Amino acid sequence: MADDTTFQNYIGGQWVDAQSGETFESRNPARTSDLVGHFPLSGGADVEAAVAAAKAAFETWRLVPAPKRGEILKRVGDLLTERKNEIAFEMTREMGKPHFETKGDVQEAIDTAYYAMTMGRQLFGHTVPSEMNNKFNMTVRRPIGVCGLITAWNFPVAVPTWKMFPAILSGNTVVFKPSEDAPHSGMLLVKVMEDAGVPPGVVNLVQGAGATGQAIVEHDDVAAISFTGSSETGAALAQQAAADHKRVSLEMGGKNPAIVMEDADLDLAMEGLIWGAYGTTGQRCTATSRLIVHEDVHDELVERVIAKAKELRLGYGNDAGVDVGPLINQKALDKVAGYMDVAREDGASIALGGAAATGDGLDDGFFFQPTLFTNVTRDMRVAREEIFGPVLSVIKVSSFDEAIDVANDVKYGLSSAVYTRDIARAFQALRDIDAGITYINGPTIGAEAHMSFGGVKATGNGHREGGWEVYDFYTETKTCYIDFSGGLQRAQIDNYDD
Ligand code: UN1
Repeated sequence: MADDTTFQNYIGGQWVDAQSGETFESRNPARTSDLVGHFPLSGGADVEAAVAAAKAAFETWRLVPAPKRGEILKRVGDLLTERKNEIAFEMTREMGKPHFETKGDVQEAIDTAYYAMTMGRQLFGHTVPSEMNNKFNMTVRRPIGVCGLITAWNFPVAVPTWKMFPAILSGNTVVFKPSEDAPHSGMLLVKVMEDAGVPPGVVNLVQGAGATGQAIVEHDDVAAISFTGSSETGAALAQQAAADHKRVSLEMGGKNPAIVMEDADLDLAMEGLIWGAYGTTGQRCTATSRLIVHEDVHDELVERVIAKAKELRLGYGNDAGVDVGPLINQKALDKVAGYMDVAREDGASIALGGAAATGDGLDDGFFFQPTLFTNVTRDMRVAREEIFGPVLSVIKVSSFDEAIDVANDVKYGLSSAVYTRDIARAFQALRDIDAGITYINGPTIGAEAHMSFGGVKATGNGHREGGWEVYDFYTETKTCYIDFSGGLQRAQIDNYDD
């Protein structure tokens, strides 16, 4: 590190500045006077160097046996465990969610590391009978090459590891660009990789903004891109990558519904709604942003949610007792605040919150009051658009079929939840809700590392992160035929007499 507040890129095992010498700042969103650091604003030349380092390292890394690559990931997991608290502290300082949440973020990375370690001994192919005698058929997995990883700031350690760990376990090398809103967190992760003994060039870090990501996407030697962020950026990226024949995995927005039926445990539902809607200040792609509630329990549930939400303590997440942190930046604050006017104009009622939170040590941060809209109908913008803030829109319904219909009536399809005691409704929800994830009697957030994660419609493009499914993205299948007959055997011809 150059000094306490100036940080560098990591390319080919060396910590280096951007070639232009340009930098950008990262600040604490709860206390903007607190400077986290200066980071390199990387351009095409830096991306070029990082991709070249990754390409060179690929030639040796791909030949390291996968179980050995897994052992390195075990060390990564161990080191993350040792540094869990200090990394979480720095993450909270940089992106605002409370310390208990950033510890969970690091834990998710630890789980992903250990899961990847086990996958080192499970990168299965298939063996299948040949249609001919004396011939053997099988598939093997091969790595793809250099993978570009472009991530968001809200899970600044966990989400990069969802990509990085399966990528390198599979024998790929990576160029990682963290969000410009969480560069320090991304850097701390890469430092763990270095200290755990990941060989030079296998993981390369380039800090920067949109143009940096663009340079990665456009680079001819990058074989695959994995992106977490907005649906708009993802769509543009997919177009570019399609023209270049690159493999792309996209994890994008959500407008996740929680359905609460009249037979539900309302306390359980209330707790799930508080956590799902206001946890992480609503800044998760899985956040609960629509409550679709049966009319018989609407008033009682709304009342309970409001009462509980009023108890939430806003503040700097490294202070004890803080439940909810700030939004990430001024732009996010303006966007969320703008939706208050949208709600009013569309005829919704602001039953809770509705404004920036100030006073009590909140004035130097991007705080917004937990907010709840009632009298929302499915056609309103606040029922359809991703707000990415502590805002819950409540839509009243009169049947379960209507609830599912409303749930599906948005362009997104990431997560969903249903609160009911009726097992038939639970299974109907699993079958009928258009989403990549459905929780029964739990909030829309809380994915586990060994389960596949991703969404349908405008949320994704068919790939999954997490679970074993992510290994399908980071490997190519090769089909192998081994003929030991000693003669020419023509498939489809020599094995038929007619
Ligand atoms: C995201 O918001 O991009 O399931 C990821 C969850 C978290 C991951 C969220 N484990 O809410």
